[in-house]
Amino acid sequence: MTATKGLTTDFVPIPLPDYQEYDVAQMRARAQGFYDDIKTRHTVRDFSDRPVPRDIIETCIRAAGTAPNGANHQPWHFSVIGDPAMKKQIRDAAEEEERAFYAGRGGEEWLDALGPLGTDDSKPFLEIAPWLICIFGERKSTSADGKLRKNYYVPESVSIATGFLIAALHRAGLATLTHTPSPMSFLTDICQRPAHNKPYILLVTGYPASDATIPTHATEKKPLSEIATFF
Ligand code: IYR
Repeated sequence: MTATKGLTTDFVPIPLPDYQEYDVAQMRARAQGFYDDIKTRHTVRDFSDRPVPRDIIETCIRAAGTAPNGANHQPWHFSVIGDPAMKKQIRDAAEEEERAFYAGRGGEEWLDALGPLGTDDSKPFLEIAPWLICIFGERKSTSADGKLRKNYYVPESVSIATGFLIAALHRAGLATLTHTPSPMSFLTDICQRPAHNKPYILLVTGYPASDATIPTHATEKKPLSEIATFF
């Protein structure tokens, strides 16, 4: 037990077998294996309406909930929408924002950048895909003693958790789309979240449609030499 300014801190050894050391050959093979799997993930915009069991989504969200985050306040909330009426409500609100965005609100440079992706204001996947996961960052959250306390590094924490979630869904065999209608504050109301919850991403997930395509542009990944510098 360590005492810091009147606060007590407990420590336990890393629970076994949570940390596992591998020999260098195994490390290399495992690193390569993860890369080989994650590089097969593609953002999909054409979804099938085939149902996906809820427990699979629950397990993937549990995985997201293990992400590193500010002060371990776990400043996130996942609103999971399978209800068709709510999906329609979200589609209607998102398309209203997107119509304004694509009609000019995005600005010429942004709209030009989206050209190679071929996106537009029509978002049928918001009704077709079996699950929409609205990911909120909680600027404040209730602690064990019932008090509302401030959270830290909320965007960073939520982004890392979202990365975990996308990887978990991919590993389960599900496709995702990180959809970001702008502005997306309508999601706080529709998902009945408190005002201190800010929506970050609407993650659409399910099976890809059998004839789903992806833009060629999205398959072009920068080489390591462009994304990393070693000193
Ligand atoms: N939110 C819009 C526009 C959009 C913006 C970016 I940056 C993208 O990578 C893709 C789309 C839409 O969803 O269409």
